[in-house]
Amino acid sequence: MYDHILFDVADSVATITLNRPDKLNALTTEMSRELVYAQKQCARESGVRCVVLTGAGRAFSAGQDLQEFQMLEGRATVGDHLRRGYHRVVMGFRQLEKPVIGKINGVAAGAALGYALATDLRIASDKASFVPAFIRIGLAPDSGVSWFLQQLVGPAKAFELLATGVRLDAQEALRLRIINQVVAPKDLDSTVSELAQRLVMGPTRGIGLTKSVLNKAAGHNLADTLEYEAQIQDIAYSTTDHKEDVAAFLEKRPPQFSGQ
Ligand code: T3D
Repeated sequence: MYDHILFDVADSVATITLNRPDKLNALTTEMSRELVYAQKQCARESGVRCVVLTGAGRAFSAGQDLQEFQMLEGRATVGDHLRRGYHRVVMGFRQLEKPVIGKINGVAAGAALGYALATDLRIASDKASFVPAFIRIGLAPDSGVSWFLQQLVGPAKAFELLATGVRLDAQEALRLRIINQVVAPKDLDSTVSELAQRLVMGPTRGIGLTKSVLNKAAGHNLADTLEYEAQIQDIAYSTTDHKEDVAAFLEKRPPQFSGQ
């Protein structure tokens, strides 16, 4: 079913691997289609309680496959290509009401930087790097990179990064709060796996609703956000996990979350 990605579920964690290692996992139209399909699978399956996005081989992804990009000329506008592929993938990760960890194993460039930034938590190997490559080929940012970067580092730094296309190493990305943690390459799998298991053991619906509130708050004023929080809290209050957590607290025992 999947040619350009790998999809695997184990211990309630779905791992999506961008899988064109001989092309630094450069992104294709087919890969976007498969990513959207995998996201729907993650949303649908109650047994999936955390998602990990990573790349095969030495790269996370080099962004749009530039060979494919050349072939697109005359077939679709670039805007339509973005709308049909990249926008759906980025929104898919943001709207998935389950935690998504970016396991950044190597370089993340161009639109793939957008994919990395669309995850909820980013753990990078110290071999990883971050390249807002658009300007290097004379393009403006897309795939949400302008929005995410501005939120993370502020407008002046975002402009500097996007206008120069500078390659950031993992330590600098951590300093700028673009990522959550940097680890030695040998520790990347175990660090992400431990974090994923911690999230899997948590109240998955509450975590998903938290993500939803943060998404909303990013684009709204305080009054609108307060109202949205109140609506979301009604939903969170009705979950089995909320009731279990309160009961466990009162009974002085650890909670057992079902994710419902
Ligand atoms: O509608 C739309 O689709 C528009 C959307 C655009 C969104 C974008 O993503 S625009 C940005 C596209 N990406 C780039 O411009 C990045 C180009 N690549 C690089 O700048 C560098 O390769 C990297 C910084 C990512 C990594 O550098 P390095 O030194 O680690 O590797 P390398 O030696 O440059 O590349 C290794 C191979 O991968 C090489 O092929 P070869 O010589 O071994 O046969 C290189 O050509 C290939 N490669 C790297 N990036 C791409 C690629 N092939 C196709 N597409 C790529 N993006």
